[in-house]
Amino acid sequence: MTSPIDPSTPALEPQAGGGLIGLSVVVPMFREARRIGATLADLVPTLQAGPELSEVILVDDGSDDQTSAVVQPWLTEAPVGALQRVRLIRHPRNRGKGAAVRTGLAHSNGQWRLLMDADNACRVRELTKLRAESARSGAALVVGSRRAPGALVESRLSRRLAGLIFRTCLGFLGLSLARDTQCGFKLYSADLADLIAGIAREDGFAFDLEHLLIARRSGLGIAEVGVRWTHVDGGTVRPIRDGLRMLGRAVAIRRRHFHPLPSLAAAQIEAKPVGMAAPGGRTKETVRT
Ligand SMILES: Nc1nc2c(ncn2[C@@H]2O[C@H](COP(=O)(O)OP(=O)(O)OP(=O)(O)O)[C@@H](O)[C@H]2O)c(=O)[nH]1
Ligand SMILES: [Mg+2]
Repeated sequence: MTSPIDPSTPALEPQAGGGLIGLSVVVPMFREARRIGATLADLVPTLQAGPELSEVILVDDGSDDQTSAVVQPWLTEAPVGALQRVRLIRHPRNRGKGAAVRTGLAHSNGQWRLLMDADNACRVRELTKLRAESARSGAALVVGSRRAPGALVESRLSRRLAGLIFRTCLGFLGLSLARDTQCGFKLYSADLADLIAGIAREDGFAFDLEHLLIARRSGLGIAEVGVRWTHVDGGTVRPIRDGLRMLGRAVAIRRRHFHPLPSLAAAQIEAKPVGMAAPGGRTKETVRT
């Protein structure tokens, strides 16, 4: 069944069964028909067997392939083990990874929200390292990293070179916010995720920088943890074109989030209610279960 979301209503009802969702896993998808099935076959049983109540929020960002059809058999509102539900939210048209992540965070109920890429380059089992780090340091944002101690990375030389150039440019811009800002495996506390869903505006691949800057501005704490990461073929990111575009966006993001927020309370006042459109933005989306 498909129903449009009224932008003024909170994203989802409190979870059925009265249990508190400990973890929401948000997966942005664009043209992922060939890769998402294998990812769900790994993710879903792991969460079912997991130690805490969880949910999966899949966001199809206007894919023009069979992405939404491929995930249909996985969608459910019936809890299996610890996994309470798997939901699909669809953007009517492609808005960008940042917009899809914002939608996913805004529609999540978990006390912690894990962002992971649809290609399973970093598997959900790496989450234990991020949770341990958040418990140790108290950080509200724990960044999975391909460059922090403990990282185990299989990737292409061309990608590593593109990453080096990107990081160097970020350094010149004063945006060395983490050793690896772009890894698609990040853990957010609910407070920070709600704040980000309210005030972040970056729709494209540069969204990670904005999330890191908001976390820094709010003083909620950022930590970074090395993860095992394996390149998976079939991605849509074009390193040169998208890298240049992201650097352009980085300048705009830095301008937008230059000043520290005096407190989380002030940050929340700046935040708009969940689901409200960014200036000139689009909010129409549909939820499927
Ligand atoms: N919502 C949205 N997600 C996208 C878009 N492009 C890519 N993604 C998602 O972003 C994640 C990472 O994209 P990939 O295509 O795996 O990127 P990649 O080329 O493998 O690059 P790396 O993973 O950084 O090495 C996946 O979950 C994609 O589905 C887009 O336009 N919109
Ligand atoms: Mg990838």
